[in-house]
Amino acid sequence: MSEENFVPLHFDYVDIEEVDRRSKAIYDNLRKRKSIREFSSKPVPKSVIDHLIATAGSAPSGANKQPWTFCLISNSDLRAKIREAAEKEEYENYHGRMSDEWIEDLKPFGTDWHKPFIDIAPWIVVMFKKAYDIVDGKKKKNYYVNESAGIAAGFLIMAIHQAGLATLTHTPSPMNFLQKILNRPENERAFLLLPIGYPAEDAKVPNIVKKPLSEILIEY
Ligand code: IYR
Repeated sequence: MSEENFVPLHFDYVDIEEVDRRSKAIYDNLRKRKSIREFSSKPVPKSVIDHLIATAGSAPSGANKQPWTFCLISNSDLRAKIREAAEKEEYENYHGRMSDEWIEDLKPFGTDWHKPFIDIAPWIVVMFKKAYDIVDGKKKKNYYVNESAGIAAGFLIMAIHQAGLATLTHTPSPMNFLQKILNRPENERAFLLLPIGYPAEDAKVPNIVKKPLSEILIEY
């Protein structure tokens, strides 16, 4: 790459004591994040969603290909269609397609095939990953598509929490009905469905714990 492709970095330098304080504050905040399955229908302005999706779109990606599309749904007919199709697949999952071990592993979460949040949360985002791009009718390669989409989803989940809202990473399976209902092109594969909004006032969450640092960190 030639020199003229580079620009000076604008880096907000903070001293290390402040870095330490901030890193602790980030942890204290993010550890309170919970996946929410019971949403309030309380409205959330579109400007908020724009900021959140733009944040997700700022994520790093393989060769900066940004292999993602975020479909935003509030229309109640479309939600009803999505809910019906998602519940149809999930019904099959919970009635034979998932292994006994899987069903057992999900017991602590109390999940089943009902997905009312699709109708209730003020916004539904369906994130698609782009297996490849189509530029002037020609296929163009994308790289590390799953990693890139996963990182962008992580940015989105963090942004939603930091902003003061809640979400759920819902993965109805198989997800190809979303490509059809939302009329997305062949190169786009549904990756995640995320309801965004406030939790219901009486929302309950499973009493689960994260592994301690001693179990997830290995120092060399
Ligand atoms: N997709 C199903 C099942 C499910 C699977 C896993 I792994 C979870 O962590 C939670 C649910 C559902 O949404 O119910």
